[in-house]
Amino acid sequence: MPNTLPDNFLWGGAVAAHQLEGGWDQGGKGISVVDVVTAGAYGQQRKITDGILPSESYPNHEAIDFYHHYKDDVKLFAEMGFKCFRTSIAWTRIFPNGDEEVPNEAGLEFYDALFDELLKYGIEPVVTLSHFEMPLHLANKYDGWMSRTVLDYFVKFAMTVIEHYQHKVKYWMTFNEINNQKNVATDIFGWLCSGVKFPSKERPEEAMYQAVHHQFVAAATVVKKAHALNPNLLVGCMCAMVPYYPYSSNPDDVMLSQVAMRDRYYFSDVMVKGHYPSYAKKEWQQKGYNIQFAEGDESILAEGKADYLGFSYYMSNTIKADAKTTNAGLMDGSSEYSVKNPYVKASDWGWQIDPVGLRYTLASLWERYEVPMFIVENGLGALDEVDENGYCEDDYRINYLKAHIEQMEKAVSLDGVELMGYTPWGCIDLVSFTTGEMRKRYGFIYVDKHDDGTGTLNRSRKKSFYWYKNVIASNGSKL
Ligand code: P53
Repeated sequence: MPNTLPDNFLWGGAVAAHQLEGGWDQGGKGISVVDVVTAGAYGQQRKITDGILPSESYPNHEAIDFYHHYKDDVKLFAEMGFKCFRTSIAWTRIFPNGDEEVPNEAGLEFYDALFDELLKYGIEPVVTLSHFEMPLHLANKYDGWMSRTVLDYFVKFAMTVIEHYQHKVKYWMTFNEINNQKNVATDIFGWLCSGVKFPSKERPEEAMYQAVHHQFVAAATVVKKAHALNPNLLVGCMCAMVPYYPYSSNPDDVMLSQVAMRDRYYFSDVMVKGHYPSYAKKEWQQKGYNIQFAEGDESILAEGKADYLGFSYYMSNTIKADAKTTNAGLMDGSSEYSVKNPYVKASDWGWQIDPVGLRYTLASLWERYEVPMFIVENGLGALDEVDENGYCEDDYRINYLKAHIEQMEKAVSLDGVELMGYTPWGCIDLVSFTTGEMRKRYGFIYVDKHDDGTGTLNRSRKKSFYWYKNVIASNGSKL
């Protein structure tokens, strides 16, 4: 296929501060909501503890210690030819408790040094403002995003860093996978997205819509303020896009999968279109929900539309109308009507691998919104085995990524989608979000760190490292 990706296509990799930095209590950093989340495993939920307990293990505290290794790691990204690197700024490095008057200088210095290091190699930083790591203090004192006060603290944090780094960082994103918290069957999503435990609320879903409303207003406020500060800045939103397919051509399956897709679209609809979709208002009415809006909220949403739609894509999911299950608490994008898709295989963690679903997602989003898109996460979490040199023959990872890039290129060349870039998740091995494991690896770079906390933290190149380097060098034509 002829290569149709633009010359300035942003190839790179993606991570989140809490999943790789470590240094959880260094440089004046405060405690974040994820600092009290323990290790879990496939099928075993991570626990949220009341403060930090000496008897528990918290994998994010050290993670892969990027905090001290970032110079060497960035050098490896540069060797692969990265054009961009997506990470987040840990809110607690800048405002340790979230409600301080002035930012923590040591925190600002850390990201200045990191961004300088990236720019030294011509790598554009792409920065998520909130990636599951808000200050614990704001969660405990204000019930997280249930409170409008937190909205103000977030805008203060966001504008502090946007103003400070505006000449180093052009690409910003507000809330990582803001739609994960739509799943209110388990604490973890609401806790990490919003600092709220929705299952213990009287009406969990209503509480979730309220917290999310505050985030929508915060996101729009930040878009507006960032543009006023510096018109060169682009501020996008970020959603987890797990498409729901109808299990069959039974009209009930087709209809239910369309309605289920609103679990995803609800969020991008508000942030990209700048207003609530009519199905949202109908749902609130029908369920008797009363979502509080402050005066002016609707115009803020309309004036602060996201500049681009960033999304993660790992898998698809399939819906069957007569198959009510107890899947709703699962970590794989399932709804209570999800069944296995007989046409696709799943990863070792049960995520259903579906490259065509990426083209389907890109085309659907493009037709719905017609805004530039950015695939800011994609990849395969797998068990890796390394030889004595730390080398790993990860052909399964190469095959996964290759198949997805092929579909991405079709979406550009055949469907005409406007795509800014592609940043595979966990370009260097890091702590899994859903399980807290190290063994669920995504990286091109292996990190010698294990679930029991042992390991030298040495970095080594996997086979996929050399493969991805060629992909970037050929702008996606040599897969
Ligand atoms: P881990 C579901 C569907 C798509 C993305 O996850 C998801 C999820 C989890 O609910 O989350 C993203 O590490 C998230 C990252 C995370 C990545 O998926 O459990 O943005 O922080 O690490 C992969 O394999």
